[in-house]
Amino acid sequence: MSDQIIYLDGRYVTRAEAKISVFDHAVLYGDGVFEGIRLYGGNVFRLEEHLERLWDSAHAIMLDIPMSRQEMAEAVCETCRRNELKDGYVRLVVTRGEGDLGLSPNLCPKAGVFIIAAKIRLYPEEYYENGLPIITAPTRRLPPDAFSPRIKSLNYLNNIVAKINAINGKVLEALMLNQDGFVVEATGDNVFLVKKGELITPPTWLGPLKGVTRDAVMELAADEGIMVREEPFTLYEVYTADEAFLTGTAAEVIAVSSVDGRRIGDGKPGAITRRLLTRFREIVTEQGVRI
Ligand code: PXG
Repeated sequence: MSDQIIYLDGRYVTRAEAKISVFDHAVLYGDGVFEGIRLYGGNVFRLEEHLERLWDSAHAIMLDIPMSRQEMAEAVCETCRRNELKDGYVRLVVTRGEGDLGLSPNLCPKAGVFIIAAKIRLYPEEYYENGLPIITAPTRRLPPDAFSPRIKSLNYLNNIVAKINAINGKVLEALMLNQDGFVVEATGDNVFLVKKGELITPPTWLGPLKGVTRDAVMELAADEGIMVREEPFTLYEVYTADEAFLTGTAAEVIAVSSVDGRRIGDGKPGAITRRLLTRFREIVTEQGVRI
């Protein structure tokens, strides 16, 4: 997309002009936060929730976002409009800004903001029909007392190394465990199990990102009269689940067909997973902020 328009620090610029400094601490130290948001039929899905998480992430690392939430919401919509995008993906990034070398954020007087609106490639459709084989990554999820994985920061190397493990294992996704062997999430998705008609997902205190899609699926399940339990579980519960699926802005709801070579259920997307995916694809067109 050579004629793509990017929001950059209050201006709308071409892709070629959309450059940030090598002295931005986002580049030097991964110092910053981001959001990934979806646009469906001209509606931004759960924009308020994404902005709330962005502001919470920024607050946790003492990063002042140099605009109001209302201005940010407007910039997201305007970036979509300028790109004539109706269905796509919005990447919202707040960087610590430009500053001299050194870890101190005080070296950076003003945070940077950029917004990219683009198309996103989901997993190939065949995986939504047949389920996704995944593995467990040997890489443990960062413990919340080292750096809270609930902060959606520009430091994604913990997840990227796990993704490399997945790719090396010839699959597209990997589960990440915490130091006690409890399942936390996948590299860029939350995880759910179905057991005896109930949903189970790791509680947020264990460290998974509080996914916007996770929240939406929990609401949908409640509407459908499906009980949802937020409880820690191990790989044994995963291997013996009736169904398993992942949720995320990019992935939506995708069934897991096997984990570490163990077939999940009958190895095909289960009835509850399929129902939740159908309902999810309905609500994304019904809800959202009109650009
Ligand atoms: N866990 C992690 C670690 C994530 O990064 C999720 C769960 C799901 O959260 P949401 O709010 O999306 O339901 C994420 C989300 C990308 C990309 O560009 C990454 C995410 C979302 C969208 C795009 O790789 N991560």
